[in-house]
Amino acid sequence: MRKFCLGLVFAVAAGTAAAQGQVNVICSVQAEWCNMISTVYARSTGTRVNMTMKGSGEALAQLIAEKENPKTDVWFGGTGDPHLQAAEQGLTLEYRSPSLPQLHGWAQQQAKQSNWRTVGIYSGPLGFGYNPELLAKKKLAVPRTWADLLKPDYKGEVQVANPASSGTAYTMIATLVQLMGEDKAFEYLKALHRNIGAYTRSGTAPIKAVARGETALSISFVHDAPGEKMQGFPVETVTPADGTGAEIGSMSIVKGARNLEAAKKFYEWALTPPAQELAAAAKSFQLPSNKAAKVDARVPDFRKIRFIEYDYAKYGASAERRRLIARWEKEVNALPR
Ligand code: S7P
Repeated sequence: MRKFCLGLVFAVAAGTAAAQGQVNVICSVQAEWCNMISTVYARSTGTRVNMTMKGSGEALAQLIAEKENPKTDVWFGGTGDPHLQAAEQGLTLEYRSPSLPQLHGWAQQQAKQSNWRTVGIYSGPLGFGYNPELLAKKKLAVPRTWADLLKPDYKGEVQVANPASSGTAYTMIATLVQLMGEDKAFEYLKALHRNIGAYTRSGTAPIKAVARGETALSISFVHDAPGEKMQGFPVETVTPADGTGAEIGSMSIVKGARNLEAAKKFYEWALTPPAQELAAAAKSFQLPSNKAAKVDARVPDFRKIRFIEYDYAKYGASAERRRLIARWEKEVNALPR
């Protein structure tokens, strides 16, 4: 059925293609989703999509580096905090999409608090990934709360990304600070450091390592697990019973974009239900921001998760992000493990 639907998307797309210039996109979601949108969009519009894949932290670094001479037109996906920082630093363009009313409140709120320089395209909860086979082999229990992750039994078994390069890991720090208060959160991070086997560069690497049995546990977005499971890997997720945060995956048009009209057309297309439904077709299971987009059964059920009131404006501010990451480098990452 999935093959048939995809075939239909490509067939319809191919029928309407005509040469329509190009658009340069940094794509911060999983490679299969990036490739899917690039192929479908190019075939349906005739526009060449020049796509570079980078995690959210690295994408922001690239936009900063390109500031005087932007080579990117659209930044698609990635955690919302760096998109807000890009907005604050004047790296992205103010643009009010006519489609905004079709989006969930959280996606519109993301646009509003950036002064219309970004928009929410999906959301997803932070949680723990685990390899049930490895846990059983090592006679370890599934962690259910943030406190559980500190158990000495898990020494060397937890992977999370490095917050200096990863929006996912920064979401973890911001979540813990909001959940526990800042000093307690840093005490927690220091204790967690003892159980960390590796800090990865990218936020999606830890769940892949769990799925492949390289480590038992990860701190990850839980929507990244079903795609691994569909490839036959043993991986499950849980969201902490004491509360967690969620990302608002975002999209922005770069200020000074060389292909501005093409950028706006791509941006509008990416907000439509058919474009957003391509995520699940590419084994990505975030919650789409368009209210009319179909929600795949494998998308985490937000009603069953205990969320904190995440302050996206505060923790998306550049100064706050820099300060928290610097504190993490000094007080946590500098410690021996
Ligand atoms: O597509 C999976 C996903 O988890 O990756 C995005 C993001 O690029 C992760 O970037 P970092 O490497 O900077 O953590 C998330 O927005 C998305 O849900």
